[in-house]
Amino acid sequence: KQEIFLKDYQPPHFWVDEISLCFNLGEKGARVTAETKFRRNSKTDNALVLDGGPYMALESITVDGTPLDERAYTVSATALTVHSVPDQFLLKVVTKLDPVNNTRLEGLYHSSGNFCTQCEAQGFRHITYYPDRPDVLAKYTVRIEAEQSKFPVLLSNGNRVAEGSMSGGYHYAVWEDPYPKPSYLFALVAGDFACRNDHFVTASGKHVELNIYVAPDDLNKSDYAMASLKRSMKWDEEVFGLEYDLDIYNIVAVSDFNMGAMENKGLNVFNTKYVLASPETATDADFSHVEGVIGHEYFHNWTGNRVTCRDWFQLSLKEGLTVFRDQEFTSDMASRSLKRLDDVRILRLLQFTEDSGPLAHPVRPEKYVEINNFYTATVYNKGAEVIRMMHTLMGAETFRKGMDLYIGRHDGHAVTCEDFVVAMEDASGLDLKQFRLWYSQAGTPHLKVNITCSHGTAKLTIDQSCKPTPGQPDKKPYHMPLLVGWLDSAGNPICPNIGAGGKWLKESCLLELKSPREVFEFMDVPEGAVISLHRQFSAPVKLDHNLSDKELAFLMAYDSDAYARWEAAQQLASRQFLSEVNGKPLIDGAFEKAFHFALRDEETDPAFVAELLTLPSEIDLGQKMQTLDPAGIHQVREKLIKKLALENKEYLIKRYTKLNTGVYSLDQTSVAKRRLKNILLAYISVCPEGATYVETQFKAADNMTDRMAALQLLVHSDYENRQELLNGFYETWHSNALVIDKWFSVQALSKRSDTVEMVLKLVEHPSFSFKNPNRVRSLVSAFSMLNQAAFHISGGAGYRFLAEMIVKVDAYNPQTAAKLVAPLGRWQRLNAVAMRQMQESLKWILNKPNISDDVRELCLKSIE
Ligand code: B3K
Ligand code: ZN
Repeated sequence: KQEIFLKDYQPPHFWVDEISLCFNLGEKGARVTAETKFRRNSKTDNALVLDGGPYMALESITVDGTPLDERAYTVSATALTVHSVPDQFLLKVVTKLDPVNNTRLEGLYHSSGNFCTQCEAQGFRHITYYPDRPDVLAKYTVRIEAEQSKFPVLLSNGNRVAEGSMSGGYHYAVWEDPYPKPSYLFALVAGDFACRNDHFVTASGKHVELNIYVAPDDLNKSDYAMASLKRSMKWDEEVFGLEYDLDIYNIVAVSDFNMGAMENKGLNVFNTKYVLASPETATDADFSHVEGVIGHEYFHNWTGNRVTCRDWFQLSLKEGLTVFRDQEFTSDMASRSLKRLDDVRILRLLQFTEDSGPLAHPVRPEKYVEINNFYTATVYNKGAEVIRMMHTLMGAETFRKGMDLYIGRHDGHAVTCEDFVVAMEDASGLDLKQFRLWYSQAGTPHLKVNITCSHGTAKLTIDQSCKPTPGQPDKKPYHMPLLVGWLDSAGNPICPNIGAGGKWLKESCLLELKSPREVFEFMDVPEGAVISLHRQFSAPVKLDHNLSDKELAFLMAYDSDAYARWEAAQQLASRQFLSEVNGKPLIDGAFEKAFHFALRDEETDPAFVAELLTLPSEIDLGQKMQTLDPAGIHQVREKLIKKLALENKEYLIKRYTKLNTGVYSLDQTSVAKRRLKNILLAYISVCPEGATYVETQFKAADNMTDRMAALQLLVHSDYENRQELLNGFYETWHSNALVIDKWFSVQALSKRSDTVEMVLKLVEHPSFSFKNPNRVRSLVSAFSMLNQAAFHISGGAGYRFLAEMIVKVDAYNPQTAAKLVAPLGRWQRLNAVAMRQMQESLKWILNKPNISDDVRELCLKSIE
């Protein structure tokens, strides 16, 4: 497959005004009749070239009612070319598909007895021949015909305009979507579902019918999704003035899905993971993800659907912006500061790793082989950070003006990231010329901050740099906001004078960085004051500074900015680790004192205390090392956990016992208490009496958060009852797929030294499946992406396992297989032996016959 370049973009030769589709669905196959009205977009006499995949059969083709002679067109594995067509015409194409055997889960497929579609990015070309590109917007009319008893529910985009019965036990429904859309937003569902029905009245008084379709047994787990949908609709009206635009909003949950969910116009298709939730089966984190993803897909209705992308290089136009919007939504619904910590953690875990390895690419990539490989943490999460920086630079009010301008200008059109930035510039008057580098340069910038103080003047010298990434050896300096603050010696916020170049916004001062070196001066800084840097994580960068342990401990105790306070704790802990990993003995460091203090803090939100007490993960610590030593990190981290636990045992047990009361509730306060309680339990679990506490909680738990927390600790342990309780959990929940996914994950995440053997056995377990993406991810991704020590176990068994899984999954589902590749490309900082083993695993995959383009593209890049 060929590389496609952004610089080669050309508008389409033909527009489509309308398309009318008829689906006749049966388990033996589906017949699709597409009638498309084309209109030439240029004075040229170009042939009509339509995209079309290799998995469908062309049954017939006519132009304006006349069947085409065989010499009038050519069909290849990727396209249908009609050599000569008029300037305007109606093309009728009939294709035959095989949805039951479609394990790729792209295009039209069958899952748990139901039909559904997934078209983004290029799945529509597996349904019919069509200009399958986002800049061709058309009005869709869709007729669905299927057996009434098996497929009582027939859905597509827009509004239902007709339905009725047909002969032979069939029935039909006709759907019309009044809003022109690209083919990637097309969707169809036919099946047997239970429906949770509700409604929403928009700000302007419009009545919208809301439906969530799930498997009949799951209806009682769909109420949280519905409530989340209504909250999303209200929030988008209040914060962005954006109302829903159709009379009906449908969500369908399916259990075989390549990603989280899909924002098809008026008919979202969701992975069950992001719809179904009840206290018995879902953790507090699961509930929050349901709300976030429901919001995300809903917000796409404006940022993605009404204003869409010109081409796939602009993917972050809709994804970065929509992630930013869902982050803001969650911040407003729950705790803004905790949400920020979650988002920073995810960014560092997924995006910083991506940006420092062979798969690094800009937020707006310049080329791709397989576009599905670009639905990455860079496009999504770094893309959201780029939007957030504009928000920080101009402030919420101006940002809102920019959004209004963007939507007003581009509603109904397919546009570019550049169009978004121009709207923001026009609304704010800011010059974002240099800021645009965030879209075109890959890599994580590095800030080095040096603070010196003399006679009440604090001087900040900030150097920025960015390492080379593939194809980009030299980087230009970025324009970014850096929020900083000051605390006086008692820990109170102060706002010392800043000369030119800084602006106080309440308690934080906005500094704009543009040059490789910037110097700022604060005047009249009182004796003993401490600076708080990178507040709110105002730019997606790595930041080093010359603050002392004592200053970090002070910030950890008093900083009013949650991110900076938490980061101080993380840095303090990291310093202690790294000195030990590098061979220096574990001294009674400042972190232990700070830990002692934080543990006894009963004023601060318990959820935030839990964050302060959570040590940096092994992966976080690994990112701070020149040469990565997974085993060493693991060992030292466990040692420190044990030390902290034993030193504080009595207080840990006391506070745990106090928190472990009260009835289950999903309100913020209860969620926060559970979070802290389960962190405390993790420390208690390594003490001699740990087994009793963990087993008691596991058995007594009336909710999945507490049960899973205990189960994870059991799985790490060598408690006597370990295997018995793990088996019991399986027996209890074996019929609930999402819970069994967790059962696979906890084992993949085990800290024990026999984890690789355990994981190898789990692949043979009757409940494991290579065909179900959730199951694959729950075992394989959890192991290879999150369990650093086990994946890198010496001997290379972890790498060989992953390679084998990639090849097995690829035979069914290339998109899901490709998502597993990245960890094999992270060999750069490992020792020579491990490095060679990883590269051999990549070669082994590349030497397999029939490997997909998806997997090949990533393996080739990873090996370089
Ligand atoms: N837009 C979809 C992702 C499609 C992925 C295609 N490989 C979900 C989302 O971001 O909302
Ligand atoms: Zn999205």
